[in-house]
Amino acid sequence: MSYDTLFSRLSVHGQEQLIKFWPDLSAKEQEQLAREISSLDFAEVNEVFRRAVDASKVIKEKLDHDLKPIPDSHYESVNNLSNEKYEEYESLGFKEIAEGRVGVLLLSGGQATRLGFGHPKGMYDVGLPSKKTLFQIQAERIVKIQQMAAEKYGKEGRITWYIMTSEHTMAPTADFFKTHSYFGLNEDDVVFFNQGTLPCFDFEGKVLLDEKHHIASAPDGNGGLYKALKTEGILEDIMKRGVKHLHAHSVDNILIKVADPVFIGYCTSKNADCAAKVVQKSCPSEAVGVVCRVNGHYKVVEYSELTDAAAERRNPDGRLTFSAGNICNHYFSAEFLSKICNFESKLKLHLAKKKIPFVDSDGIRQKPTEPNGIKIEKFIFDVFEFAENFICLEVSREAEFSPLKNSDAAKQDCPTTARLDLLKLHRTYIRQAGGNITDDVDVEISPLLSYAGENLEDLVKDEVFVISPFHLKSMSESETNGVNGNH
Ligand code: UD2
Repeated sequence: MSYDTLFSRLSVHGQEQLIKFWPDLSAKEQEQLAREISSLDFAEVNEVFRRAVDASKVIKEKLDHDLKPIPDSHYESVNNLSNEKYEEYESLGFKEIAEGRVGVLLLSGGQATRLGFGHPKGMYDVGLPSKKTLFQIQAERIVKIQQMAAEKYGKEGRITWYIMTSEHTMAPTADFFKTHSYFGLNEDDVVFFNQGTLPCFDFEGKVLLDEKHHIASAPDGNGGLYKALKTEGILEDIMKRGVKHLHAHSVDNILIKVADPVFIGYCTSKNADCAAKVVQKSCPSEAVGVVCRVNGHYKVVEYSELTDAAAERRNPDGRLTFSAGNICNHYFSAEFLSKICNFESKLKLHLAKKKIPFVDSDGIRQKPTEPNGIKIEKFIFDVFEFAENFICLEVSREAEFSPLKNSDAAKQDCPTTARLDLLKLHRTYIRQAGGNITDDVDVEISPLLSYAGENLEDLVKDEVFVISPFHLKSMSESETNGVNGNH
């Protein structure tokens, strides 16, 4: 494509800066830049910027006025469920798993910039005795839950694990799984797919160059899921395999109960099309979004969008009125996903000011130390408002939520807190099964042995744990690797 053609194409949309360095480029570089430019519809690109800027002008007070908590009829807390109810939900969930109707959507396309790890976040090892990575822990939970469902219903339903990556994380993620033989899962049941990207802008809406021949772009947010499900053929695969329930969650929560039968069963029993697991906010200022209703629609309102007055409001029983903290842990029926994917282009766009490396007007690549531009993202939870039967399940933070976001320097949501939270939960499991363990002893329980504390009595009852750190393994692991065998 010639300079003149590109210029006329870009200039009508005010984006001709993208070919400012055209004469400096080699033929190959010109070809790359022309290809990137051709792949974008600049009327749409400008419209995306305009919509994101408009959406960012939220008037907090106005929002407060329209805000309501989730009604009790759409909200249950695991801790308040009777044993019968818990078992009813769990059995229903296991049945769906045994029938092969459950899939998992892992959101793994983020760039993990806060953690400062040069690889996909799922490959991170937080320093557990086993040295297992987040991917391995999650894979083994899937292996175990499939086994448990098969034991209960005598039918080996397989869970399909859909892993969303982005252009940066696809190759290393796929290689990692291959090198580790899919951690005991069938290769056919692990499906990788790429989310899309959006260009990065300066504050005036001009698309930035990352290099003279390369447009700056970033993954389109975890809400890019819906577009990718359609364009990458995943929705079709879901239908083909007869998957009816999808558990979608972030890659970074070390305590994630992957394909949790209780959550699946709860949603099945309530005939929900969309749901969220939530934890109670620890304090009014905790920086998590809250699940609530705005003008009758279910939404996640970011902490930055809440006034202090709304964040601090309490019910007569002392509980925060807006306490349903979002943990990026969601349920979707396959039917809902296929409906949503048809109007995903209407999803809200979120704008974030970021430090984006760019080529300046003199052609020099700069790595800014202050935010210099805008990244635009879609959020996975922005489809809640389109649900016909949205429900929430409150779970305990200690048992289900400890995200890995930052490096240890931040001292929260970091490798150390993730490791300690998992080991603390495992001490609780050991005590519940009748074992004796003091708080200074670290015992990690393999997911292949126990998914959530079950199946431990024979091994730990009346045992006193003194060796620390220690990895309590399943029989199969002990056979293949003698180190740190069973207690
Ligand atoms: C997410 C939630 C927030 C809260 C918090 C709890 C969203 C939009 N926000 O915030 O409400 O629940 O988690 O931990 O869900 N990802 C992609 N592609 C992308 C961007 C992100 O796959 O383009 C994945 C990412 O790899 C991670 C998950 O989405 O697994 C959450 O992303 P994040 O860590 O950027 O989200 P955060 O912490 O801002």
